[in-house]
Amino acid sequence: EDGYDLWLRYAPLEGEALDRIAGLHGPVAVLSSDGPEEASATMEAARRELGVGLTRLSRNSASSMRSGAEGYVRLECPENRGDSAVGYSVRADGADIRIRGSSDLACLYGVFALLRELSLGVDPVRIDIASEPAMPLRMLNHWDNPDGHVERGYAGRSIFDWWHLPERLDQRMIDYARANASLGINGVVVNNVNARAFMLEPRYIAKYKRLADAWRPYGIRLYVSVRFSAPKDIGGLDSADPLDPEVRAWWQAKADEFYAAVPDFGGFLVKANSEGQPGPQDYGRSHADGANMLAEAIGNRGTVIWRAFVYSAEDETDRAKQAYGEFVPLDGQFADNVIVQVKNGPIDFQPREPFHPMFGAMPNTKLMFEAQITKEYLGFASHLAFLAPLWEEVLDQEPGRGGRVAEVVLPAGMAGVANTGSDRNWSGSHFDQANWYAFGRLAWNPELPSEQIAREWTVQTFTREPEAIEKIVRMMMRSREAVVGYMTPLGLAHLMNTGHHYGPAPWVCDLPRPEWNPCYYHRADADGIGFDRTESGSDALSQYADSIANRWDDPNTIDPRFLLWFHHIAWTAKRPSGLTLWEELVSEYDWGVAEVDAMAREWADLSDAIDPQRHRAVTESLAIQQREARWWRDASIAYWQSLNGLPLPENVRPPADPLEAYIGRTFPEAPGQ
Ligand code: BDP
Repeated sequence: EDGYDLWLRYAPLEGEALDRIAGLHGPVAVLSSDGPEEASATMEAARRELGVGLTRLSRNSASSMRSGAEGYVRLECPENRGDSAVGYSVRADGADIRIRGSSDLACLYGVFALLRELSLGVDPVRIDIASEPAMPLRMLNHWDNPDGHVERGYAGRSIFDWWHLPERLDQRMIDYARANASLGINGVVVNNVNARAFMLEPRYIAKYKRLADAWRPYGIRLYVSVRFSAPKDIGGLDSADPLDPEVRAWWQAKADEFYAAVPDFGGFLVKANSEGQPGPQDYGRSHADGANMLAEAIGNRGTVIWRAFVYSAEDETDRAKQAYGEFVPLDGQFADNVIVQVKNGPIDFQPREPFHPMFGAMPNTKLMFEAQITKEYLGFASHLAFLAPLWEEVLDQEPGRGGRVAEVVLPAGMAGVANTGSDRNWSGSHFDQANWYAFGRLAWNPELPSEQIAREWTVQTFTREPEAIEKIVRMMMRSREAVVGYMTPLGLAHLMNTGHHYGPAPWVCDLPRPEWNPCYYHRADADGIGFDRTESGSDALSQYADSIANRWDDPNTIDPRFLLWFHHIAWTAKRPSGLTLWEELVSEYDWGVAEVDAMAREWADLSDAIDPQRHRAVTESLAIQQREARWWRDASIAYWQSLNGLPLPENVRPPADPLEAYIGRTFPEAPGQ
């Protein structure tokens, strides 16, 4: 097993579960808007998937066809009301199973749901599910560059073969669409937010058309990231000012060109005035001016997604405050077809951040949740970290207005920065497939508990052996917290090495922009550590609702997981736990390391339950993680000690090497940016 089949392996059922699906044929009745004879491409895909799935689950055994009652899977989606009506029901009806919905896509989604249930061992006669997506947009953002390099990608090269498109379409593009459709993902931004203007040229539009045509049956709309200065870069204009009529006309014509080729083109994603990208502020205009210009060009045909990930060199306010400062005053000014895309936290996809305060502050703007599936700051594809608990933690917060974050984003959706690449297993590691899976499942239903997601993924991906399932789920559920423990405990953040963001470098203090330095984030000195974001400091806390700010304002009542994010605390301060802050911090590191050891032990026990190829691959990664968890712990402790001069608490292992050894460590072979 090399992992290529993802969670769609449909491994043969055994024993009773196999008997139960014996005699289930599918599908006999295909009712679509086009009638049974001329099933749409979507219905064809549904029929094909069902065929493959049932055959594999039932071991394709002729004997199964002979035994027991015979039933049929009936696909009943007679009126195709389009991709906004994708809710489905899957119900046993005697020996038959009926999949019903109001669009062809609903039937395809229903097929995937049925196959998931059967894979999980559910008795077909008990199947009774009805489901519809919680939010309209469930999308992946690829940070893939046209030359095949993936920014923050740890799974090989880009899966998009721009070089050979449109003539050549890789089978991977179909398997990719199947995987997404199985989760209900319905939008894909194919290129990096740090966009190249030439990707708007006609020759690229032809490539998009080929992809969009291939993905349409799977319900996936294609989106493109645009460079705001494109009218200058490739359009021959001398401005990209959003209020300039010529500029507006250029974008209008560009949008029309897209829609002429791809009638269901999704729209544009924009990173503007952030990290050196051009934007409306270059002309003294606001984010709303820029977004609304593009929204007008797109019209009611699609959506403009405008990113709120902004911070600038000139602005000396706390980086954690900047996006809120720029966007909240614009609440209510964005056009109806604009969505503002907000990262889960106010800095940048850290192992843990408090939720982004914008979620509670823009009631008149559609806000979308941006998650990072690729693990830029969580040990790349080398460390095991199941991210559903991270996203769930943020989705469950109550920002003070509009309900929980999960509810705030309902009118818009969720975007996940993809972790796919050309690696045979798609994600660089087997367990990272779970993050793609979890993202899709949460975007469909943000109320799904992480543990349930972990369990269903495990069964479909690895094994149906009950004890093994429990072990794997336990590993997954503790994995992200372990990473927080050995990398950035107690609310610390952004201590990773410069550029590639791998490994510890809390000592870096001399980069030209203050907010590029780990020192900026931890603010440690001889007396204490942490970023004072209360009123006496940057006052970022005031961007949160009073109900939250009041709780977090006091170091003794704040959730300790956010302590050093909001407070600068003396090393020797006594904590409610009875320990000093220093003792608490050291014990967090040790806890994180011990958790990884426990994960590795659990996995070692599973050698009989998992196929050898994947078992070995995960074993090797866990060995890396065990070693590197110690590296993180030792380097961090050595550095903090160099500042605070405190001895280690009793019975604590000293760092393996002197601080200089950690500082001197270079590894130019790390995947770059
Ligand atoms: C940061 C990444 C950078 C991205 C940026 C973004 O380090 O590569 O371009 O986010 O989201 O996390 O735009």
